[in-house]
Amino acid sequence: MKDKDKEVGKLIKEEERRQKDTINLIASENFVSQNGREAIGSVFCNKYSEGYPGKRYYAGNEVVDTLEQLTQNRALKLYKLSPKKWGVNVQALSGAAANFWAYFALVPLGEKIMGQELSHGGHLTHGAPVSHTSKIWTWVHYPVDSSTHRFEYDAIMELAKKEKPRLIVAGASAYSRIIDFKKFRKIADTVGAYLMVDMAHIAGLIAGGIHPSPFPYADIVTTTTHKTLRGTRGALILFKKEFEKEINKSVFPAGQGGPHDHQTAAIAVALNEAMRPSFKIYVRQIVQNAKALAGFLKAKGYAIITGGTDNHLFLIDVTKKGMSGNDAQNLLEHAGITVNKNGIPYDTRKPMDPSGIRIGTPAVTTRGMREKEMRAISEMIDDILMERIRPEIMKARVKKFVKKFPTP
Ligand code: DSN
Repeated sequence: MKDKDKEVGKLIKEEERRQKDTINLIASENFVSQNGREAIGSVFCNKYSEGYPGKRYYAGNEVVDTLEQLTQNRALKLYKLSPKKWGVNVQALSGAAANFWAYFALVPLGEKIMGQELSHGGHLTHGAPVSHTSKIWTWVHYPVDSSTHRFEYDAIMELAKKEKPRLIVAGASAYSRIIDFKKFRKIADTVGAYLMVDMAHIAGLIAGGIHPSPFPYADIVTTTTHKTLRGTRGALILFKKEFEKEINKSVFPAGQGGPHDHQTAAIAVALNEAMRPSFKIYVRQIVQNAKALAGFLKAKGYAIITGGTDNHLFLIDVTKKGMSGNDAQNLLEHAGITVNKNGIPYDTRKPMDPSGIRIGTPAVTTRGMREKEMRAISEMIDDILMERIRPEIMKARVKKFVKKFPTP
C-alpha cells in the first residue's frame, strides 16, 4: 500500500509484538484466527444496512442479507437450536449492549430484575450501581455462599420468592463453577420470571459441550463472541421465537443504528470454526489447563476461590500472600504475564485495588499450551510474586518460553 499510515502501522506492530511476547491469562481474551481478522477488515465495513434481511432502509444490501442470514443460521446450528423454536439477533454491537436490548425488550422500566452480585462474580450490566442498568430497572442481587463461594440455590430461591423479579439473569464474569441452569429455571418458574442467561464467558465451552447448555431452560441467551468462543468482538441475542418481534425492535430501531456488517462477517467465521471437531478438543483443553494451573498454584500455597475450577477461569485471593490484586497484576505485567485484578466474594478492599486476581486459560490454550506449560507458568508466577526475581529477567524468560507457541 503506497499511502500507509506509518504511525498506526507502528502501533499495530507494537501490539502484535506485545501479544506474541507475553503470556495472556486474561480470562475474557483470546486470539482470533486470520480468517476472522480478514472478515472484520473486509469491504463489509463500507456498508449501511439499517433494518433486517429483506427489510432494509438502504439499497445495495443483497449480499449483506445473505451474510446476516448465514450468520443467524450458523448460530442456531452451533447451539443445536430449531429455527422453529429459536431465533437470533446478530446485530448487538457487544455484550453490554446485548444485555440492555434484552432487558428493554422484556422488562418495563423500573420493574425488578434479579442478577448476580458484581462483587461476587456478576457483570456490570447485571445491575451494578455504576451501570445505567441500575438506574433504569430496580435490581436485587443474589450472592454466593459466604463459606463455599458457590451458588446456594435454595437461598437464591428464597430471595426470588421474597422479591418477585420479572426477570432473572444467570451468568457470570468471574465464577469458576458449573452453573446449574435447570435450578435457575425452577426458581424463575416458581416466581413467574423470565430466565435470561448471559453466557458470554462460557459460550465456547457450551458450544464445545464442556459446560451444560442453558438452551433447554432459558427464554433468552445473550453472549459476546470474543471470549471462549474465539471470534472477533461482537454479540448474539438468542431468543425463544415468541420474543422475536420485541428483541429485534429493541436492537433496531430502538437501540442502535446500522449494524456493523464487517463484525457480522467475522462472527459468521467464528461460528463456523466453533462447529469443527477441533474446537471441541480446544475447549476441553482450556478447562484441563485451568484445572491444572489452579492445582499447581494451590500446591504452592495460593488461595484459590472455591478451591479450584470447572471452567476456563479461577480467582486467587492474593492478600493471603501479602499483596493486593493491584500489586499482583502490576508485578506480573512488568514481568510479561497479563492478568486482571479482580474482587473476590465478600471482598473488604476497593474495586480499584481488590484482594484478588482472575486467571483464565483460553488464550494460552489457543497458542497450543497444555498441562506441562501450566506447570511452567505456575512456577513463573511464583518466581515473580514470591521470589521477586527481577522483572527484566522474568520478561526474558517469558519471551523465550512463548516463542514455541505461535499466535494465529
Ligand atoms: N470485560 C469482560 C470480562 O473481562 O469479563 C466482561 O465484559
